[in-house]
Amino acid sequence: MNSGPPGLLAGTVAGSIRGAMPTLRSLVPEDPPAPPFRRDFWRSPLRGVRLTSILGATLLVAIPLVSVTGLLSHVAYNPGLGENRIVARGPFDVLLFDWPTHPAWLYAASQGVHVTLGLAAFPIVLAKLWSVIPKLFVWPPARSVAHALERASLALLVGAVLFEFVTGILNIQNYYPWKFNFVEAHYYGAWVFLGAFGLHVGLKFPTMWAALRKPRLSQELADTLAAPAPDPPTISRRGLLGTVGAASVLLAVTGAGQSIGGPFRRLALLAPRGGTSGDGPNAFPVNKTASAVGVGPDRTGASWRLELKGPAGAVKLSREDLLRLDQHAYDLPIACVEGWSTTQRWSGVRLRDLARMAGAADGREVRVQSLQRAGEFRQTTLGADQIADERSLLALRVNATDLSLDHGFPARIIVPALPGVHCTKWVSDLEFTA
Ligand SMILES: Nc1nc2c(c(=O)[nH]1)N[C@H]1C(S)=C(S)[C@@H](COP(=O)(O)O)O[C@H]1N2
Ligand SMILES: [Mo]
Repeated sequence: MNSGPPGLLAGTVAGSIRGAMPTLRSLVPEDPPAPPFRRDFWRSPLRGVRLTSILGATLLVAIPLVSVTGLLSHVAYNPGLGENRIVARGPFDVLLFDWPTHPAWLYAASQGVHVTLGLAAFPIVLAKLWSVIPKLFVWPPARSVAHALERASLALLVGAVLFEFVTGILNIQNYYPWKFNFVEAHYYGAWVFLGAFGLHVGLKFPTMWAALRKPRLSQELADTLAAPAPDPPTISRRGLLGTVGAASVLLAVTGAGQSIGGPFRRLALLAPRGGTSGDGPNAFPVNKTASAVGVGPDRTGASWRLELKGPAGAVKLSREDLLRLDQHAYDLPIACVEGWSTTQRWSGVRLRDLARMAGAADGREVRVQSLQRAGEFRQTTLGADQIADERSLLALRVNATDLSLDHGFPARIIVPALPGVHCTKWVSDLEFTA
């Protein structure tokens, strides 16, 4: 901060704190104890305010988009309904709104942006962190209380950014080497990150802006990131940016492949759901197979009944009963929170027809339960707009054939723009409230 022109926030906030607080300089020894704490230990000729600013400016575009789409996913789960809520109610829940059903690809697009852009941003994040490593070892560790506070906020920023990217990337690989709930941890981590990120942008924006506008910094801006005794270059700064950019584009293409789906899925080289599973018309990605969650033909065969409940009472319907009701078919995506999506032609009974049968003609909510006994994603609650949409189905068939067991036979939920996780498979109970 000693380097930048006195920007709005940097100048006023830090300045007034610094003015009011005692200096810490006297508390620490003047000489750095070990080489990493000496500025001339860092020798890459590529480091400098300009490199960091270019990387920072790119992240300043990407990160808000990743954040907003991440928070939209929280909205799309409809945490206000039934047991949908995963994270604790927070002050920002006032911003929640009923997640719409139009356009049908809304969640596929927003979650696709979240995951794809998040993947693509990761090499840039790593390069950005590399570019400022010498700052980790500044000496003295804190020049003033204001400086100590700023460094503490950077510890939160770096910790949270790594936590968010690492948990997010492992999650889309379906690898959970931890005990906590991913959604909860990723959501709370996001708020820590956003707080620290906002502060960081406020403090550093003036420096970044100056560095981007004026390629030659020397006079106005001392370059505190440049090595004082640089080694000769082995790659140009442009070469470094090109390499990072290429890594980022590669990840974006493979990520987009799985989120757009269809023929583009072949580009999804790194996706765990890159291939398809199942045969013929049922050959499209399966998240959890029936056997993985202990659903077998014993409970999905001829003895299966749908228990339909509502103000009119309860009825049990066999699959044949359901097939005798009006059938409707729509092309709709399943869009998983992990960023992949697949559009198929689903057919079955409209939820609103079932609502009417249950005596809840303009049903306010429906609680859906699966016959699956253990594990996650066994139930969901849908809202009024989702029940009312004519395309919302209790699907019995896909691509003109019966659902496979892995895709939710005998019946599953398909609702436009609904996160995949709420498209409950192996449905056993529907309970409508008027
Ligand atoms: N009962 C049940 N329904 C479920 C799941 C599950 O594990 N159990 N997984 C959900 C998730 S996370 C997704 S993305 C979709 C995937 O549907 P598919 O496996 O048919 O592609 O099903 C959803 N429905
Ligand atoms: Mo999912």
